[in-house]
Amino acid sequence: MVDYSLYLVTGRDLLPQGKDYVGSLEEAIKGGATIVQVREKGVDTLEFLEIALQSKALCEKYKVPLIINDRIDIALAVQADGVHLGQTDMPVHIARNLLPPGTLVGVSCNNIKHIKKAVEEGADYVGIGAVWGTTTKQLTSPTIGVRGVGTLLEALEGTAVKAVAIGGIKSTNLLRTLHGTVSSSGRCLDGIAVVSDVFASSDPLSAAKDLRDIFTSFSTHI
Ligand code: TZP
Ligand code: MG
Repeated sequence: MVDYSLYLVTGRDLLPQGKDYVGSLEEAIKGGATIVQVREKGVDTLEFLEIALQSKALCEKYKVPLIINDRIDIALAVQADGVHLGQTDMPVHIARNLLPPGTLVGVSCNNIKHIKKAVEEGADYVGIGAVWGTTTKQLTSPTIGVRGVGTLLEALEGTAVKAVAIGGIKSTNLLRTLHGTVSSSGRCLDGIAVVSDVFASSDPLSAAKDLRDIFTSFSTHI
């Protein structure tokens, strides 16, 4: 069973002075990241491959699944555990055909049409958002808020598709995010996806630990 609780998405460009990517990633995993997505924009293939290989070595060491954003070729090259696809990336069913059986496939969704399609196509999980405002990514559609996430979670009722929320999630708004996103039928998030709250931190271990602790206490009390 994949643990989506603290789904860490990488953000190398957000590292504060004095922090390096591998060091911060290792601290974040030690702090409690349960799954890691390598998300790289504007780098060439060789650089992406090198970052993916460094990440793979750490993920293997700590037995945490590694997901590659968008690039199926890189996922294959590093034998990643999964890929994460945006709405304009490779369609899920084609990605599945290209990847070894059992590879996780996740899709970004911000409306009900996206969710229905992801379910039909057999995605393993969806990333729902952006829930709150963020400066990490230039958003192409409005934030959907906690109620918006809850509505989309409702549409996953009766499916095996897991769900994480993304966008502006911090330890300071996490409890609000988790309570606010519970659907009217009681479906909760399986995890939260975070970039800046961990990668922009000078103490990624504590940042990840805070998020994980809040998520765990919510999950065990709800
Ligand atoms: N997709 C929707 S919002 C987002 C992505 C990749 C960025 C989230 O970053 P942060 O720093 O956790 O707000
Ligand atoms: Mg993409």
